[in-house]
Amino acid sequence: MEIKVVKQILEWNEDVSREVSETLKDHKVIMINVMGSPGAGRTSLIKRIINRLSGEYRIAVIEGDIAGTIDAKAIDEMGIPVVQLQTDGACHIEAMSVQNMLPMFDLDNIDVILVENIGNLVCPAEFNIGEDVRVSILSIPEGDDKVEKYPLMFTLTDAIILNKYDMLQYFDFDEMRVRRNAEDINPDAEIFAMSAKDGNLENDFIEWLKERINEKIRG
Ligand SMILES: Nc1nc2c(ncn2[C@@H]2O[C@H](COP(=O)(O)OP(=O)(O)OP(=O)(O)O)[C@@H](O)[C@H]2O)c(=O)[nH]1
Ligand SMILES: [Mg+2]
Ligand SMILES: [Zn+2]
Repeated sequence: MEIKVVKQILEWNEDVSREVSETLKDHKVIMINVMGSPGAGRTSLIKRIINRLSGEYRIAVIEGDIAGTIDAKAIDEMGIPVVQLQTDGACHIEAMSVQNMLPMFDLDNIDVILVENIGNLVCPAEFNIGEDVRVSILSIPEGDDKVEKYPLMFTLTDAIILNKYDMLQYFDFDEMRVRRNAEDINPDAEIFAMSAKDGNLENDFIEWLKERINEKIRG
């Protein structure tokens, strides 16, 4: 199927994110903002969530990328409604773009919108896009110092996924260091070790996510 593409217009944010949030509330849709470095496993996590939860909830996806439609095509092939946002170089998604994209979805027949933010450990965290839940991925090969070096991404988030956990044995990665650092800056965040690609260790995260979803769409 032809992938719908939207170009990002940069415009300042705060009121717009509130409007997005109101629209989602009116339609009882929960939006989940998935953030992390390039290649950390955002698309893999989104596909995993779809595999696990599309029988229970009506899921749609916003794919953010600087260019191209690779990730959106992968989601489209799963039969999930998806719109590709192309930021033309910008390194994060802004609320204005989400607001422009919402009319492209049938919000009355959607429960969950998963947003794949731009691959970047820095500024996506600075921009509220009207989301209900933030998930920040740190994959094992990136190193165990990333919470200290990129604190905002792991401070302003609800869940930290230690992805590619199957790679732990190949890297000098001190999991306790990461957990301690995360606890220091964000004691409320849940931390889940996982292999998103193959679906190992995902159950706790899926249960946690279902609680958030149910609170919003049934509450
Ligand atoms: N070993 C291992 N590989 C993984 C895991 N999750 C993702 N990968 C691989 O890591 C690479 C990047 O995964 P993606 O899901 O495309 O990551 P992304 O964050 O969406 O990447 P971009 O959108 O390209 O920035 C792919 O080759 C995946 O197969 C995992 O849990 N374990
Ligand atoms: Mg991706
Ligand atoms: Zn940016």
